[in-house]
Order: sequence, then structure tokens, then C-alpha cells
Amino acid sequence: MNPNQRSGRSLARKLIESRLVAGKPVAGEEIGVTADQILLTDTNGTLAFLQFETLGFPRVTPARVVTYIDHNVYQVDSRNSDDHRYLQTASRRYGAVFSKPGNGICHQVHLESFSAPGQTLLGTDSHTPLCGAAGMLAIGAGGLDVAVAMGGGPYYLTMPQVVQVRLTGALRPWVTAKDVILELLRRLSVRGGSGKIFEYTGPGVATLSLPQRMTIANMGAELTLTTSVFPSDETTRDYFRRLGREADWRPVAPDPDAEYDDTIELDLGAVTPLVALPGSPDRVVPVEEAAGTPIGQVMAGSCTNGSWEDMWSVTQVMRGHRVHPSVSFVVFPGSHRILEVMAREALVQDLLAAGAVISESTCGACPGIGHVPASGARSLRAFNRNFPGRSGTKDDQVYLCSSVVAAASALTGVITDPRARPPLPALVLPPDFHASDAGFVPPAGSDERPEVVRGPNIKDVPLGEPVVERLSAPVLLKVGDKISTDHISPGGSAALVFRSNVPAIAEFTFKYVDPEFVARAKAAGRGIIVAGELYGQGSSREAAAVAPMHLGVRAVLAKSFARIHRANLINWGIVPLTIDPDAHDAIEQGEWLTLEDLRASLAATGRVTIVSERNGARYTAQCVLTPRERDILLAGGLLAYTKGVR
Ligand code: MIC
Ligand code: SF4
Repeated sequence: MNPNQRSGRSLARKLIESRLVAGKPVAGEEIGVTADQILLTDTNGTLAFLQFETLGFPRVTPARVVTYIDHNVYQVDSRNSDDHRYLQTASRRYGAVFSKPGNGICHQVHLESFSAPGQTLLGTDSHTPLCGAAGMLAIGAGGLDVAVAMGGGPYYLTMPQVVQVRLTGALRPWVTAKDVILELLRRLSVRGGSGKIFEYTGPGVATLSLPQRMTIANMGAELTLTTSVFPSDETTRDYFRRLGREADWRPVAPDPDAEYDDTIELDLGAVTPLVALPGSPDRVVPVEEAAGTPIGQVMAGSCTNGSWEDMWSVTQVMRGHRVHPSVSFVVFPGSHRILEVMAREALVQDLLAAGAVISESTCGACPGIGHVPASGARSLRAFNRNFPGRSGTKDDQVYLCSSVVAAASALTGVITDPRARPPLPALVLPPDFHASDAGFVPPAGSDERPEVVRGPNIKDVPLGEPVVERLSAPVLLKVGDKISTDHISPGGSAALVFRSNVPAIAEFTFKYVDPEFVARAKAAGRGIIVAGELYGQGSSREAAAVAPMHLGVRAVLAKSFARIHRANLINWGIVPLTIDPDAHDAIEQGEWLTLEDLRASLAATGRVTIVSERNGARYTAQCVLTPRERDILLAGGLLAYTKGVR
């Protein structure tokens, strides 16, 4: 081989290099990429748009920005509606398409209506990687990072390792794409994808439909992956044709001799139906082990399993049968388009006849909005997350599974292995997914200046404080491993309604972990949190950083951090310090710690000395920052930094 010839490039690398504006694409180094497309939701997106305005941008720069009203759709009073009206008027004014409530869940709708192989997508939601199923580089981020990208700035991230997941074989009857991603969670745990992109390769890829790829790419978020990517091939093209968007399709693929940082082999034919036990998406067992467990509630849909294919397979199982008397069975189609096609193809009537409740196309029960389980009841969900309390019930027991396990169990009232049933008929795709586009509102022209309406629920965006030279503060809370953003800032309608109102949402901080936390933080004025591995896993919600910041939290000492949450902490001026397990064991809740020479240490080596006021013990903590991150953090976060340099 010619020694100057470069080795083949992975698809992920090609996508990154095509939009690279800063840094070198070497794993572990900071890079900046531009976003061709942006998606915003009605939870994190509200703060993101407020921040976009605070930063003073005149109009969005990327060619396609879409605001989705999909999470906070059930309104019990005017507060969500206030936020929706703000988002609708801000979208119109600043150049974003607006997707109305009920038009569908952002990821599903975005894939159907806007995804474009070869382009980049940044979203205010952690499941943005779903569009990686169509050959996009699709990444979830916190609201401030998205606000900057909306103004045309780069999105900065650490160049991930690119791991190929080599698929062979084909799925057997009753085994689904959901079982594939649950199998990866079983093998690798929720930490397994940290700092990585999974690129799916091998002959098994061609056996997976586009919706199956969507499920896998979507739920890669639960592995803490930066994103997942599939090639765009003839299967993708066929789906785009049915969507009426073949013109947006183009092939993208890795080079045949592409090099990867690592390889995972996965035989699709060896995967079996799986269930995640309550508490974490990686507590995965074969369905046989959970079979027979009584359940009071079954849910199918969400951004993970809300596709046409999921709805079709659920209907095949339900047709001609009745939901078990002790079960409440609710179906959340991923988009209005899917619901419209379900009506056209006569799926709706079969589901209704079986006793299923068909919800509006929204996130609904997934982040705890509506259909909250009774206390002590078990809920089986073809969704993606089951962090404690997320359903809206304290001490909830949420199991995760595929759509067909959900449907089979809805009929029996217990978790059921569907493999005893005759196989489903072969999937029939409708000839086209043509549907009304009445759910989209286009932006105003750039020469128009329509009014932006802020209702009383919209409060000012707070500003972080510069990092102090010497931080002396109590440990407000000590927690263990895998604390998710659902633990820090819970879902549920009571809390989610305050995403544009930081003082109000701060009252919910760590509600299910320690109901006294907020009072303790307020009394102390300043404080520190001590945590274990993967602190802040899960969602991209900024509330999990900005609310603690509002309550005086100035540093988090953790064994490790999840990517998006670490970025959110820096963007809000909270110092994310890594400590070793011995320090975690030794430090006690309630004791005072002093972080000596904090500013100077962050500016120099990133090595910070911590002294226990209780017993004089000294620990070393580490905060490895890029120069950009360091300047932002020291200034008190991105808004404070931007104000300072203007
Ligand atoms: C989630 O699934 O946890 C959410 C609700 O969609 C969040 C977004 C949010 O909390 O605003 C996410 O995934 O990022
Ligand atoms: Fe909505 Fe649930 Fe998907 Fe989050 S995971 S975007 S709450 S459906």
C-alpha cells in the first residue's frame, strides 16, 4: 500500500470532518462542528430560546430549525400554554418552523419530515440521535449549547471514539430492534457508550428496516453514547420514497476499509426478547425471567417505539382480543402522521375494539405526564427510560420491553413471553406515508418583525456567578452511582410546567432522593454535591444544572460525569470535579470542605486540593478543561462569559 494513503474512514468520521470548524478529530480532543439542523422541544427548548434572545441573535442561522410542542402537551392550567405561545411566537419571529401540540414527538417527526442523510442535527433532547438511523450525525445537547448553535456558533464536544457494532444474522420471530438495544445495555451497562459513537455495520444492517434502526439509534442514549449512526442505503431510500421525500435521500456509508477504535460483534439471530427491570434501563433479563409478573398498566409508543411498524405489530397482537380487565393499555403513536396512516389503514378501529386507549402523539406518560401508575402498581412500557420516580409515582416499578411483549402482556395481565404465539405475518408497509402537514407553522420572512409573547410563567434567565478563589461549603448531599437527571430534576407535570421558571423548578430538586435537600441548600447558601459514577446520566435537561446553581451548588465531586450534564454544569458555572473512589467513600454528607485556590488551580493544572474541615483529610480532585471550557466556567457559565466579552 502507498504509505501516504490514508486508511478508510468510518461514516461517523466522514460526517464529523465534513462539518468540522475547530480542533482535530482525534479521540479525546475538543472539536467544534456546525449544525445544519436544530430541533427544540417545549421543555429544554423554552430556556434555549430565551437564552438565544438573551445572547442577542437577530435570527436563526442553520437552514432548518424546528420547535416541537411534544412533552408538555396536557395542560392543567395556562402555564404550559404560556410557554407554547412564547415558543410559537419566538419561532415565527426568529426563523424556526413550529410543530404544534399533537403533531408528534420531535424525534419521530423530525426523521419523517426533515432528516437528511449526510447532514448534522443538534437537539435540546438526549434522544436526538434517533436521526442517526437515516445517516445523520445527530447529537443531543443542553439548551445553552443549542442556543449558541442557533445563532451560528459551533457545537463543541470531545471527539468520541468510533466503535463499529458489526451486525450479522437476522432477527427471529417476536424479537425486535428493542431487544437488540436492550441486549447491548445488558452487555455494556448504562456507562458502556460514554465518550463513544456506535456505528452499525455488517450484513445484518440490511435486514433492519428504518424504524428498527430508529429504535436502536434512539435508545443508544441509554448507553450514554454521544450518538449512533447507520448508513443511508436502499432501505432508507425506500422509506424516504414512502414519506414523499426521496429527493432528500442520498447514500452515505463508511469506506470499505474503514478503521474503527473498537468492534462489537452482534448476531441478530441470537438475540431473544428481553425486559429491563425497574430502576435502570440496563437491568436487563430474558423475558422468561420476568414472565408471570402481574402488571396494572401497559404503554406502547414514545420516541423509541412509536413508529408505524411498532403500531402495526401491536395491532396484529391485539386484533380480535381484549385488553385484560386489570390492565390500562395506552398507545402513544410517535407522530400525527403515523396516527393518520393508522386511521387510513384501519389500525385504529382494531386497537379501539380491543380496548386500547390511543393517546395524542406526545411524550405523555414517558416523562411522567399523565397515566401515572397507582402507588405500588407495576407498569410495563415499550419506552426507553425507567429511572426511579420518572413515571410520576414515588417508588414506582417500571419495566421496559418491546412493543410486542407489551401488547402480549396487555392481553394477559402479566409479563408475557410472546414466543408461544404463532409468528406475526410479514410486515406490510403502506404504499405511502402521505399525511397532512397542517401541524407545521412556517416562520415569518426575515423582513417581518412579529411580536414575541411572554406570558407570566416565563421568568428571566438567571446568570451564574464567577468561580470563587476559595470555596468553603458543606456537602449538601452525598449520593452513589448512576444518578440520573430524573433524580436531580424530576419529570412529571407538576415540575415540567416550570422549565421556563428557574426559581419554581428549583423547588423540585432531588425531590425523590431527599425531600429535605432544597431547605438544606437554601439554609446553607452555598454547597457541594458528592456523587459516584456517571453523575447526570439520561436527559439533556438543563434544569438539572441551573436549578442546583440557583440553590447555591457551586461544585459537584463525582467519580465520573455523563457528557451532556458535564457540559451543562460548565455552562452554568458549577465546577465538575472528578474524585477517586476512596475520596468518595471518605467524604460525609454534612461535613464542610474547602477547595483551596480553586480559580488558580482550574486556570493552571485543573488539579484541585480539597480539605475536610471535619478531620483535616486532604483529597485531590481533577477538572480537565479545554481553554474554552475553562474561560466559560471561571466566568460563571456561558451567559456570564458572553456578557463579559461583549
Ligand atoms: C427525557 O426523555 O428525559 C426528556 C424529557 O425527553 C429529556 C428532555 C428534558 O428533560 O427536557 C431528554 O431526553 O433530554
Ligand atoms: Fe419524549 Fe420520552 Fe422520548 Fe424523552 S424519551 S423525547 S420524554 S418520548
